[in-house]
Amino acid sequence: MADVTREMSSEQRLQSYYREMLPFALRPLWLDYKELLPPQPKSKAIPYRWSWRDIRPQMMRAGELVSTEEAERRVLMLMNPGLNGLQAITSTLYAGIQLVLPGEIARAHRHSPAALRFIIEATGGYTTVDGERIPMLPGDLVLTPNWTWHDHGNEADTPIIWLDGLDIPLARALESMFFELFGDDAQPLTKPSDSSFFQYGAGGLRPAWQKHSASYSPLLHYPWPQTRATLERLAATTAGGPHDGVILEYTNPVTGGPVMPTMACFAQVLRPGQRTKAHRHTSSAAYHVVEGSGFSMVDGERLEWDAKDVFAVPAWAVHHHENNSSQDAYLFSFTDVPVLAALDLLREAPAA
Ligand code: GTQ
Repeated sequence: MADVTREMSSEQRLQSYYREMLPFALRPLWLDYKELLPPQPKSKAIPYRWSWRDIRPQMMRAGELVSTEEAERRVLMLMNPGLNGLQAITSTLYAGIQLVLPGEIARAHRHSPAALRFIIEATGGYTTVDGERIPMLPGDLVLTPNWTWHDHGNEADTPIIWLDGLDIPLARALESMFFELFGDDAQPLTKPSDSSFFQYGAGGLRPAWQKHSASYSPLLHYPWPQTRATLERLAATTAGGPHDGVILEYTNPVTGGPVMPTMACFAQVLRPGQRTKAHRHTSSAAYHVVEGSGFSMVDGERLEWDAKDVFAVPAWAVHHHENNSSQDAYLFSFTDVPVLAALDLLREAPAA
């Protein structure tokens, strides 16, 4: 038999070699090297702003069309347009807007992804977390850490709407997703209402007889009034850091670290006319405008934001924030900082 390879060009020989190894599930690294190891991150997620003006009517429409029972959770997910239908606001973070109407219950369940709620509109309503009822008012942060039972209810006469933040894309990428229904709609109340706040919420004090060994914060409720007052007080005397101004991290009061192992939460204030210095970091973030208006430049995109809007800052996107209004602007944000830090992948740099 003639040796066909001798008549082939070297390019043809290579192509036939590549085809030859396909059935063995092998592929040469040199074909993919640049894709596999680019010099720096380029997120598929894009800078994007969701306007409350668009979100709210769509959310209320869901209230007319779908019950909490049918939906499990009546949520409109914030889909980053760069991520091809992945249920994610950045590549690692999930965000949604959830509505619970007066008298409704979103039944008790638990899952391995950790969740946080930042309340947008409410006059009453609660989340019960592992037997403890936590009241929800506008601006409050409520945690439902990994595998904690939680059900949401609304006993007020107005809708409750909040921002959900979860580490779902991360948990999916790590193929560590678990989900379980409690059985009954509401779990029994086994602890005093808001007891995590009464035990750990005073700031600098904790019950000395308690041993809290969980990986998440024992404080599950961070009411807005004290967060806002602290920001306001600080902003009166300092401009804060160069890149984020006066910004506070919500902490685990036992460790001083992030509230949960996968997500960190922040609140910041931008004074009228304040413009932060541009920087970038490998962590990504979802922002929610609590009060005020302004804009952020994110990888050259101008994201104009107003009260209750949500916007995404992808990993390694150069960004700065600017308050071009005459009122203070308050931003809430959550990020994947703890994950990157734990894995030695957290990098931060001023704008190039
Ligand atoms: O409230 O438990 O946005 O399980 C997505 C999944 C909210 C919740 C979401 C959930 C929840």
